[in-house]
Amino acid sequence: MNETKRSKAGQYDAVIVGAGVSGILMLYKLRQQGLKVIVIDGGEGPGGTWHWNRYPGARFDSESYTYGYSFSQELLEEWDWSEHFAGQPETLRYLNYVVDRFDLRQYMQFGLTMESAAYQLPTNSWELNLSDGRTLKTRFLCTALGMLSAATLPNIPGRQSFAGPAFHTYYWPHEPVPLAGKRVAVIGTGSTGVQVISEIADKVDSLTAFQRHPNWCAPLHNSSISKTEMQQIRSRYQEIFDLCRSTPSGFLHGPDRRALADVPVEERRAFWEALYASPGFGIWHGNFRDVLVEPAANAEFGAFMAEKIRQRVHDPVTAEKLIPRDHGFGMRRVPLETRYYEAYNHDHVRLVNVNDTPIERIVPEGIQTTEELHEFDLIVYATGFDAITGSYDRIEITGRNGLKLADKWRDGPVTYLGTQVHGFPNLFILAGPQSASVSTNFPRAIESSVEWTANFVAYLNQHGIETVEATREAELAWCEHIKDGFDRSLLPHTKSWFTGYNSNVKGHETMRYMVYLFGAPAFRKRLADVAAHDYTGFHMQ
Ligand code: NA7
Repeated sequence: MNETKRSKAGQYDAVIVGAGVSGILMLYKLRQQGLKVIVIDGGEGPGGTWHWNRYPGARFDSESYTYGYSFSQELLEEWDWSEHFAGQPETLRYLNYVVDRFDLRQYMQFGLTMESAAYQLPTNSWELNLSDGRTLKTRFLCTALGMLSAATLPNIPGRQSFAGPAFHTYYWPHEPVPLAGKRVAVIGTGSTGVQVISEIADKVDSLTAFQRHPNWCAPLHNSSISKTEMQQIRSRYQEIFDLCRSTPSGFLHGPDRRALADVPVEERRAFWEALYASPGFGIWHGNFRDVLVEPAANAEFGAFMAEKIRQRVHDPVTAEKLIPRDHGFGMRRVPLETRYYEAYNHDHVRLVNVNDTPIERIVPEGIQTTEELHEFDLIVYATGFDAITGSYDRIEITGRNGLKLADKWRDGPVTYLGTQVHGFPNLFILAGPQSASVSTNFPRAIESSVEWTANFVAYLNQHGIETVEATREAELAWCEHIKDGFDRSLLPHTKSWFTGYNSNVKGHETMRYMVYLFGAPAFRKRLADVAAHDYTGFHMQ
C-alpha cells in the first residue's frame, strides 16, 4: 500500500512509541509495507534498555548471537560479536548499526515522549500529545515501551538529602563516573546489583551492598569470540535460531528430559557440576525437567547451589547471608555473575542485610541503619523497576468511552495474547504483559510477536479493515489461560518482578498475572493458530 493513499494529511498510519529492540523491528516491518510511520523515544538515540542502562558491568546474560535479530541474512553476515555475552556498549553499537543499515533513523524522533494518547471517534484514530507540545494523529498506536523501563527508587526518608551523587542504575550518567578512591553503596542485589557489584568491587575504596533478599546467582563464564569462532557461529546461525525456537525458554538451553529421581545421585552431581561450569542460562533452563516445577527437586538443587556459595565466600556469616531462603532456585530471574561471590572476600567489601539492620534514613553523609552510620561518596540504587506495566501506568492512555488503560489494569494487566486490550482499538502492544516476550529470551520472542503484529497490520490493510479490537470474551479466556500457567508453576509463591511485586510501588504488594508461562513455542503456535483462523478473538470493521 502506498503511504500517501491511505494516510490522511497530517496523520500517520502508525506511531511506534519506543526505539528499543521491538520498536526498531516494528518500524522496519511497517516501512517494508510502505506505511507512513514514525518512532518517538525519550532517549537521545535508539537502543531502549541498552541506551539507558550504562552502569558498569551491564551486559547480556543470553548468548550474543541469540540476542541479535535474525530477520536479515545480510545483517547476520556483517555483524561480528566480540564476546559470547556482549557488554552494553557493544549492544548499543549493534542496535545503532541496525538502524543505520536499514536507513531507519530518518523515521525516528528522539528526546520526545508521549504524554497521553486518546482514541477518537468518529475518525477512529489515536491522538497523541507529545512532550514538545505537539499533537499527532495516527491510525495504529504501537507501544514498544519496554518491560523494564520504569525505574523505581525506594521510599527511604531523607533520600534527597545525600550530599554526593546518587542515581538509579537505569539512569547511570553518560559521562564517566569516577570510582577510584570512592566509598560506594549499592542498594539492591538483583541481576543489576550483582553485575555492578562484581564489576566495581576492585575499583573503589570501599563498597557496601545493602541486600534485602539474596538471589540464586550462577557463573556467566563469558569469553571473547575470535574471528575464526565468529565465522563458525555465522555458519551455524540457522541451527542456533532453530534451537532457540525449539526450547521453552527461547534460549540455547532446553530442559534435560530426565527427572531428578531417574538419575543416580553421583550422576546428578556430575551433571550439575557441568552446568555450573558452563556458560549462560544452561543451569536455569537446561536443568532436569522437574527442578523448576517439583518442590523436592528444586530444594535438592538449591542445596547444591548453597554449597557453591559456601565454597566461594570465605566468611561463613557472609556466605549464609547470601543464600536465598525465601524462594527456590529459578523462581526469580537468576543473575549471572562474574566473580560476584568472590567480591565479598575483599576486606573493603561489606554486605549489610537490611532485614537485620534496616535503613532508617539517608543523610548527607550516607546511610543510617538501625546499627550505624555508613558514610559514602556515591549511592547506587539498583532497586529495579515497576516492571512490565509500569511504563504504561505512567502515560494516560484513553480508549473507547473514556476508559483509561491504567484503570483497567489497576489490579494487574488484562490482554488478549499480550498484544491487544478490549476497549482500545488499533492499539498494539509490542512485547507487552502476558506475552512470551516477558517470560522468555526477549529478542527471540519479540521477533515473533512483532512479525505477527506487522502481518496482522498487512492483513487489515489488504482487507480494507479500519479498526481492530480484542473481544472481551477472547480477553477473558486469555487471562484464564495465563492464570492456569501460574497455577501449574511454583512462581506464584515468589515475590519478584515476574509476578508483579514491587514494594516501592503502591498497589503492587499482591501477585499479578504478568507473564505467559507455557513457553515460547506454545505462544508462537497460539499466535499462528489465531492468524490461520482469520484472527479469531478480534472484532474487525
Ligand atoms: P530486580 O531484579 O527487581 O532487583 C531489585 C533489587 O533491589 C532487589 O534486590 C530488591 O530487593 C532491591 N530493592 C528494591 N527496593 C528495595 C528497598 N526499598 N530496600 C532494599 N532493597 C530494595 O531489578 P534488577 O534491575 O536487578 O533486574 C531487573 C531485570 O533487568 C533483570 O531481571 C534482568 O532481566 C534485567 P528484594 O529482592 O525485592 O528484597
